Amino acid sequence: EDLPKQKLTIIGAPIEEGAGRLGALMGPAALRTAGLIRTLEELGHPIEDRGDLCLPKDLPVVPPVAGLAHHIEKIAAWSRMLSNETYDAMKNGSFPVILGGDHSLSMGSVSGVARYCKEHNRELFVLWLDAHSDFNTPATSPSGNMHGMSAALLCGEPGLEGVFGDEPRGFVKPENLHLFGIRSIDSTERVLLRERGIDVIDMRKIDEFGISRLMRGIIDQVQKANGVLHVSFDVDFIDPSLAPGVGTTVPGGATYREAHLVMEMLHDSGVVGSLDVVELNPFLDERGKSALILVDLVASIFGRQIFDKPTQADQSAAALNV
Ligand code: B3U
Ligand code: MN
Ligand code: MN
Repeated sequence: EDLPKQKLTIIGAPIEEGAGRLGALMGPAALRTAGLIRTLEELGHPIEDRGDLCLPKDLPVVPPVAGLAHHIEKIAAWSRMLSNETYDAMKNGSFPVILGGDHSLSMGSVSGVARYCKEHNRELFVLWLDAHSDFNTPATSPSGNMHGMSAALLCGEPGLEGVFGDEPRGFVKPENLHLFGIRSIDSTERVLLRERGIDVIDMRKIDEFGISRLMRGIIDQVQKANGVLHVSFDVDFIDPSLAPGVGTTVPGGATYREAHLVMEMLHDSGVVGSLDVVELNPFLDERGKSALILVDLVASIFGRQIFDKPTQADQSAAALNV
């Protein structure tokens, strides 16, 4: 317990143009108001707070895409900037925490993490906690909203090359991506997910097999590969009754206890190297309750616990069902 705690680099990314409704711009501010930074400091982590970033005046020129991709110039500018920010934080031995902002920001954040992992020969895995699979491309997207395309871009799906243009970018191997908590998939998206063989852990699997067993499977895979895990946490992973502050609510989400267990298991696994917290829309929240639950969940992934961790003996007993 006296081990030095991992240094965290906080990067606010007030981006909202990737979503269909405005308001995620206020996400970083609400997370700060809800006490995120203080909570992480209390857990003993040294914090480097880079504040909330803003877009440069000059946006990159992006060639036209085949299909719909709203505000692609702005998303491209954010992606390029965030890729450099997370890459740089990891190079400094720090753990990047990106506060969103809509889910299109992960195109940049995860890209930077992937660049770092590739350079250092570490296998990158991604856990995508979300109601949606975010596996559309401009050609398949029914809405043209780019927050529904970030997982596809990271896996190298065609049609989004203009986001990075000639700038450095990183990729995620489709077999290392785990979509978790899913309950809304577009029909064309479903075809692509099947073709690429993406691991889709939908709510039905979670109900049937239990969240701890499914999480354990993912953690084991990362540990066996001596890999690094990026966690991309979309607020709509949680049930909307608990976290209403999000633009695209889908009923039947994770409970308070399930979400906490996921975060606690991730902490104990020791494999998590970076985190996004995305899609909080304070304009749609109820008295800050979604922001507050997110702070609680982030505290759990950084080591807050109710009492002592399960010991080896507890785990053996559980395996034997005693
Ligand atoms: N799949 C739909 C809806 C959606 C995806 N992600 C969110 N909503 N948050 C789309 O627009 O791509
Ligand atoms: Mn999402
Ligand atoms: Mn979502």
